[in-house]
Amino acid sequence: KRQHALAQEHLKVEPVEASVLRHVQYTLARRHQPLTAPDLYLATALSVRERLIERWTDTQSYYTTKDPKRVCYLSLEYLVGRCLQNTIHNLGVENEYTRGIAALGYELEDLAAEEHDPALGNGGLGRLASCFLDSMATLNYPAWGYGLRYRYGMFEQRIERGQQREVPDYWLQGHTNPWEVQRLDISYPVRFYGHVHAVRQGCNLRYQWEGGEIVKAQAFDSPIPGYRTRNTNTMRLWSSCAWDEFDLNAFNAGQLAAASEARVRAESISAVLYPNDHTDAGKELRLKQQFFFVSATLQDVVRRLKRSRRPLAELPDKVAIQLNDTHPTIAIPELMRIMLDVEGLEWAEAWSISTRTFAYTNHTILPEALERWPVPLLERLLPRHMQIIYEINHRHLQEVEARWPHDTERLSALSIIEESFPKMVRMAVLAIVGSHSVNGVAEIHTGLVRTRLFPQLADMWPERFNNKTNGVTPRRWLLLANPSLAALLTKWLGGQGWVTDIERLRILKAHAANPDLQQEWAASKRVNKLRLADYIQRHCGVEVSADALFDVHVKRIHEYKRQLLNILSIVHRYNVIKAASPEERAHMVPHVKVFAGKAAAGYYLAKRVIHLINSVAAVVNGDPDVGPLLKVVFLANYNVSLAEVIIPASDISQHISTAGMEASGTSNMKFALNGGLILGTMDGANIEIADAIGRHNMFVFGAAAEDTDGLRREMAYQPPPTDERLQQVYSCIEAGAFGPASDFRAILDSLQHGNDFYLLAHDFPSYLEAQAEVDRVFVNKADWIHRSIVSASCMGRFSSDRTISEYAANIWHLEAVPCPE
Ligand code: 26W
Repeated sequence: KRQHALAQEHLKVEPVEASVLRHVQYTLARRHQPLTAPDLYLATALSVRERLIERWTDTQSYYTTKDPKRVCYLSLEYLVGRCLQNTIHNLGVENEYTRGIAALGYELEDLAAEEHDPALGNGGLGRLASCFLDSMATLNYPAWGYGLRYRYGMFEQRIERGQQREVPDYWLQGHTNPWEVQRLDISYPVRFYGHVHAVRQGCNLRYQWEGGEIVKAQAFDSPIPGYRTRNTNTMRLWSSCAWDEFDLNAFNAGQLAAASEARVRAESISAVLYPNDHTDAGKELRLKQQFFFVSATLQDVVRRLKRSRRPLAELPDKVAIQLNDTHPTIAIPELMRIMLDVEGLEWAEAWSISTRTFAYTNHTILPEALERWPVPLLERLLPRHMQIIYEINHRHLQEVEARWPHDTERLSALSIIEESFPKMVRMAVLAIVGSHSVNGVAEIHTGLVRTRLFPQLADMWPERFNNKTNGVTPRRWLLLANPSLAALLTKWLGGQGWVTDIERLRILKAHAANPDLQQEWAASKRVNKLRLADYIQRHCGVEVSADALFDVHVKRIHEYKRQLLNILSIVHRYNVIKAASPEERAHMVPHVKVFAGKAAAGYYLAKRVIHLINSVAAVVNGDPDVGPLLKVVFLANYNVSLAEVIIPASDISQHISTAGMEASGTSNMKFALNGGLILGTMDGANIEIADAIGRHNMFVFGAAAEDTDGLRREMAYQPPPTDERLQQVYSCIEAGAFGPASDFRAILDSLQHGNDFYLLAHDFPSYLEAQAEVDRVFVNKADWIHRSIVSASCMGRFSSDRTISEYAANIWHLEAVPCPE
């Protein structure tokens, strides 16, 4: 206690400058060198970290005394974003640090930009996991995020000659990561391969998994601070290394190569993030990653339970485990194995414990993204787990047979094993059978999960299926990313309460027509547009005007997200401008079209789309005849920190997936929260956003989800004539207006000879109409700002605080445990 008080006292009296300089001099050992920004960033981070660690250790020991129920969020991806400013804001020390750093001759914002943005995720799913961690800490829930500490994150995207080149992201090199602590005292062995050995115990058979190879899982912990609360949770990422140090005998025998091979094999498990969203690569190393992370996590969970002297029977009362997509689903047979083979429980009890502990979130209905693992691979890599999966399936199908006798069609639809060659394990079915809750991430998505993806499972357990519409954290996506709007809100809402109670924004709705508010609102948007314009100038060398309409389309490049539809409409706009008279041009709204996003390295068509966007950009931006009426830019290497610059600056953002294909989308929420209007299809969370802000405040177009199947059938039967404007766009590309047509042959073929699976041609006319409507509204500044204020003020529902409260109340049955100050 006394030590604690002394430390408190010490922190109180040590001003920021002194603490930062102490780290420069003694931690970084740079006593005689001039101050540089990278050094100062690190020293500042280390200084902030001391305060963070205090809260963190207090929270953890408070949780240990209280021993409440906890949630473990299992995710193979986290897109954390930079930490320095987030930590400073959540701790409430921004004034101190802003002043302290200024006294040292620097701006906090500039130092913050020195931090490498860790990209341990692909896109929406990973960023959602990080928003959830922020909300769980802010709402004082005892929560753990578990994941993998990849040495190489998402590749860095460079654009060369208009095309994507992937560069490895060795994010830890040349940096000390001040936001993690290596826990040398926390590591577990993880087994692969080997064989199953049966031993007779009385009249029962007990199974033992033996042999094979053992890899070490080493814990790295990052504190996750809540906003203005003492609660600081843990994100624990596992790193793989060899279990034994070099075998000296092997050394002496000159078998160095063999010894180091084992080490390299072990280290390869957590080496690299699979940079693929929405395609299941089915690679052995990926399965190894999944099991490695799951096995270490479950050992950690069971160890904690035992330390608090509780029997495994109490697991569901003490721990909720949320599976972020099917990626960690192997946890279900692994927990069963631990209970059956290690703890000696009987099947029925073990199964009851397991299903009451696990819950599963589905993030996609695209068939190519649904994970399936070949039975022979599982048999080799995890032989005992394959046995257990067979047993789970056997009992499951017996239940089906009892309820629907002789219904073979239903049996095969409900089976965890797909009877193909080779046989496959359907991980989503395993996840649903082994969980007490299955949720989708937006209303429409949950509906499709029920009716299209797993109708027979929903039939069997209707009560198991539920919706949890996604949300985003207002801390990072408003307070941090948009300081000018944040200041406005604090002023107009009389304090910072909105940061944790975003519903308060609704008060502004009544003032949407207030000219003072409108003027401040527009000024804030302009600040953000100037910041983005500056970024564009520095990175693309293109000058854009903040008076133009900023029209943004940023997300992973995928056919279903239809960046192609956007760029084709831009070619059309270009054609219209070229054909227009000076009078007509005088009435046109100038547009800046902003694209960003990565294509999976092996996704050929997506990479052609990037090439097309850049080729159109080169022609349009270089055409003096077009001038400021149209600019097109592709910003390289989209990531969390770039999103923080882009999102607050949008007038319009596009969320134009083919209806029924985007599970939710979360950037749509971020844009609307920042006062951007949405041009979108009736898909994912767009539908709920339209409900919340009023459909007339959104620019909606395109086919509805329930019509897509019928449309595809109709079009296959009788292909409709192509829209003339679209035909003209094809002709331009064919004629080489944007470089050799051969560069875009695959795209043109997919458009002209495909069956319009993504309904691009079908939606094209209504898309242009919606764009024309955007232009009509944009010229009426007051109307535009009014819509912007109304839509932002109605976004309260889309805070991840709301989402997490729902998970906690309805799935996890968790209570908040506020740590005393
Ligand atoms: C096996 C390869 C793989 C990897 C990642 C398949 C699928 C995925 C994810 C499910 C892709 C993903 O990020 N899905 C997105 O999840 C977001 C959060 O729920 C949703 O908002 C997006 O609509 C959904 O595409």
